Amino acid sequence: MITTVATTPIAGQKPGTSGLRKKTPVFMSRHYLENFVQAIFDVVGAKGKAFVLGGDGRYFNDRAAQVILRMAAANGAARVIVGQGAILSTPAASHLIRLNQTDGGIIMSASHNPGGPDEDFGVKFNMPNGGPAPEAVTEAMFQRTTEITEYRMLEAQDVDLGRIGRHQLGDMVVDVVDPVTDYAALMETLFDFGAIRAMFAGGFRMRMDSMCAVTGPYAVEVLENRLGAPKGTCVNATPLPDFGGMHPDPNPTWAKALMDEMFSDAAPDFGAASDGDGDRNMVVGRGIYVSPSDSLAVLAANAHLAPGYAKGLRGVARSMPTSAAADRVADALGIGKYETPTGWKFFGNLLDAGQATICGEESFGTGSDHVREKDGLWAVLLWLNILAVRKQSVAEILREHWAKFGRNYYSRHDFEAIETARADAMFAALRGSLSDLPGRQVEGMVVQSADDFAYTDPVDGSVSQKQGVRVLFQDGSRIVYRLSGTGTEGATLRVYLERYAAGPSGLDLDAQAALAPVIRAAHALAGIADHTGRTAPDVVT
Ligand code: VG1
Ligand code: CO
Repeated sequence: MITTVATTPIAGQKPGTSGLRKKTPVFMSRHYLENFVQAIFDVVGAKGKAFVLGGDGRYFNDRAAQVILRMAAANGAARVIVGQGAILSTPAASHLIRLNQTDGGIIMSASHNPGGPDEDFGVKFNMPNGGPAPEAVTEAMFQRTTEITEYRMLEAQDVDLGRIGRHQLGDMVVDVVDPVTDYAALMETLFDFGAIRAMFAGGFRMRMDSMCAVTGPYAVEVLENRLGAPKGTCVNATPLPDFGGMHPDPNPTWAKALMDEMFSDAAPDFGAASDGDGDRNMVVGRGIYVSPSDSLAVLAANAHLAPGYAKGLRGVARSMPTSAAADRVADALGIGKYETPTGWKFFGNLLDAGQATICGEESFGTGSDHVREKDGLWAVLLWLNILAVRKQSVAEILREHWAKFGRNYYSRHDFEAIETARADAMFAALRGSLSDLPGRQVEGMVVQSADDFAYTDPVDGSVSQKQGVRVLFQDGSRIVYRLSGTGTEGATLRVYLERYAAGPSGLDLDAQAALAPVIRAAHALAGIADHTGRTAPDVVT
């Protein structure tokens, strides 16, 4: 029986950088999830369509899945493919959408945000190409939430999502699938599993920290079961509703246990961590941290060593705040390079058009045209493939890379939970000062140009304004300021810092030390302390 439930608009259901994210109690409040899901179906249409559904397993994931299934059935969907237990990593969901040629998918995740009854929850819609909905679509969904008057709900019992196989929900088919199988098969087509297996058999050791989030089962199946890494290679590998209290954001601050291990005497050859929904990765060598911007550049320069990329790359795309290290590789390879706003949705058109093969963001996201999301385990496997072929350490590979291309020293400083009004005032002042900045001297550097990044999509011509304030210096150094679009508490200021060293000397400095003048300039130019009351960042990556 299908019921139509009267509702009223709820303020603030505006998707950010990656879907709608709110505190879990907000998502669990009356009509909240239902309004947003109905807005999705109103915009994309559900009648006769097929979707993929899954999430990162955080608190409320299982209940939300049942609600979304009943609403999909009530809106006339023909079929939903669900990961067993309502679990799917974001890249696995993207793959299932593409593999089954569905009309899109709904992913339940707040990604790198903590999970639990008092933490964060999120929902996002991915398109038939497997990628996050572009701005025009999320904007239409938001508009719909402001005028919604009713939603449709099937009255039915829960679907047994623990049982793999075909289920019926009203007139709709629900296919519960193993979340890992198809994804693991895709990885086998891209990488030289034989070479990686031989490397593990030869004594190579790694630690894969899934941070009690969704990547655990994928990592165990691929690394331990298929590639023969010793049992125990994967730690924190059981997804938990509260991520075991961990903050599943794979960076040096939140994946500190992994960092400590990799810098200890007992360090294995290679370390990696992944985030809540499995699309991010951090990579660490024995005694050396790989910044995500450098990781993107190294992967681009060496991707041809993996079978899936043996024919070479069409182009490399990076988000604007990501360092220019990947650009140098693209130039050397004579392939296209692209600079997009922050958020994976901006890579979709470039990937679909075959203009970019590998994409990356400074926020620990790397991926390729195999899916339309960033993919944490994919990046780990590409690193392993490269290590297996080159038979060098991570440190050796990085040092050779810097010697060849020079080094883009890079860091991001985050100032979290700032009062929104103060953050807005800081940006208003900063934007107001942009025309006065060129020529100004600060910390021994001279400002060359300053602007607010705007992006015109080269494929569909759509324009995205105000994507971050950037200040470029004559010596090639750069500062970028942005406000986060994924947080759920106040404002998070992100300050991105970059400085280029051509070498051959000065390639082996500590990044924070190398960037010290740029960091001081960033504080001075924006008046961070005056506006926000903060003198030091909460997170440094
Ligand atoms: C952050 C990152 C961005 C990433 C986004 C989603 O966005 O900066 O690069 O694409 O998170 O990642 P923001 O607006 O907070 O800076 V995930 O792994 O949370 O889906
Ligand atoms: Co994520």
